[in-house]
Amino acid sequence: MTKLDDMTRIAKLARQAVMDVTITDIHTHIFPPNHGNLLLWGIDELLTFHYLVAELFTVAPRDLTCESFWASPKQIQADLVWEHVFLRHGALSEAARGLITTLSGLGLDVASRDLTEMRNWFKEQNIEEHLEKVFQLANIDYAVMTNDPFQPAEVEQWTAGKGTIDRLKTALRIDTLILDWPAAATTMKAAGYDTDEPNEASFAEARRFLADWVARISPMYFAASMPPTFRYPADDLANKVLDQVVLPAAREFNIPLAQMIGVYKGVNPALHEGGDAVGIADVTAVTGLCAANPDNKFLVTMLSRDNQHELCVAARKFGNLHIFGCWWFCNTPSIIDEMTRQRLELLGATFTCQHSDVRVLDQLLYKWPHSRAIVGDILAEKYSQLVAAGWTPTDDEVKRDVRNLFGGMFEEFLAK
Ligand code: FIX
Ligand code: ZN
Repeated sequence: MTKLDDMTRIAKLARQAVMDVTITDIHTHIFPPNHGNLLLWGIDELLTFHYLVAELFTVAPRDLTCESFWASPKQIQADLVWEHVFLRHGALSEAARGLITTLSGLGLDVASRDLTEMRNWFKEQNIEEHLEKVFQLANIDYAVMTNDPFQPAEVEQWTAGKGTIDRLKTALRIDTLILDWPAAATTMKAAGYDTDEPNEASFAEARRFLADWVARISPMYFAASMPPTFRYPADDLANKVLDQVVLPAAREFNIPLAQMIGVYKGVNPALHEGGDAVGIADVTAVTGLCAANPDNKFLVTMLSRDNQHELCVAARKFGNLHIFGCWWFCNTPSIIDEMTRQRLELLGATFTCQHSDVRVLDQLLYKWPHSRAIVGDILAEKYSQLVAAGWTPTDDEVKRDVRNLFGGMFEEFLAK
């Protein structure tokens, strides 16, 4: 076999390994089917996904206001998105093409453009069976949820003993604790914790609150999204809560803190969840956290494309830092391609290349196929270059590396 043959063979193998790998989806907004109506699924939830609502209001006629939109029934909202985004302006955006990929992935005749037909199909599905089918089609072993102890609608499910299912693991979401102490203290006090002013006694009670939630839901990690202005170290309350509550609890239970940095919340509140935007953050907050807390582990993703290269370099400096995903506004083919190349070139196959962040269950059937195609092409090229340089990995080594990129390194990092 000539070297060129070997390069061609390894490229084909790499693409196939990415197509075939079972993925661990480390950050999503899925909920167990028995947690009331928290789990979003089906055509109308897909059409009113906040990415598409934002895209609707980039083209909506003046007389279609956010207020009138939100006052309409969900099906009317979905019809409006279908009409204005898809029928009148096409489906070229990643979120719009994603809807098409999703519906095709479910075997629906999306080319018919018959919303009624597609609605009737979803109406016939049983959600427990549908969730299992979606996970099998997407080839995902499990997904990590976002479980917020400061959201009453979520808390009541856990206190009612609902639990979770094997396909869905937990993560404890604590933005409120870090960024809005007054609201957090009020919620914790109502739940029986003696929290008030941000002082030592209250912080001890907040650690007890976290310990009780760790016992209740066994989170894989603590998580929080942070604004671009987040700094560490800094003389502010967020730093105090991190240093005296969150990081000690994370060390006690040996679970990472996931920081998702760079979101400006509610720049246009009229869009509801679609109203958030991105800002360039300061990567020295990440290096500061990792350096000052060597016994803590940090999972980090950043929202601005401008922060990605520095974050890659930071990941080379700290063994307690694991970077993941092409988050939100970075979850587009052009940026996924750039970030994945950059990360492979600086880190090898030692990061988590993607997470889906799905809010609607069925979106797993576009988020992952779209990313598999991009990462598969990049790895084909990178392995060919490696063979050209004189190193031919075995088939199992290629499959090992691919699994590492799609969840293996996440699990290895958690086990450290
Ligand atoms: O903070 C987060 O978990 C973000 O991912 C979400 O708030 C965001 O709305 C989203 O779903 C992005 O994909
Ligand atoms: Zn998210």
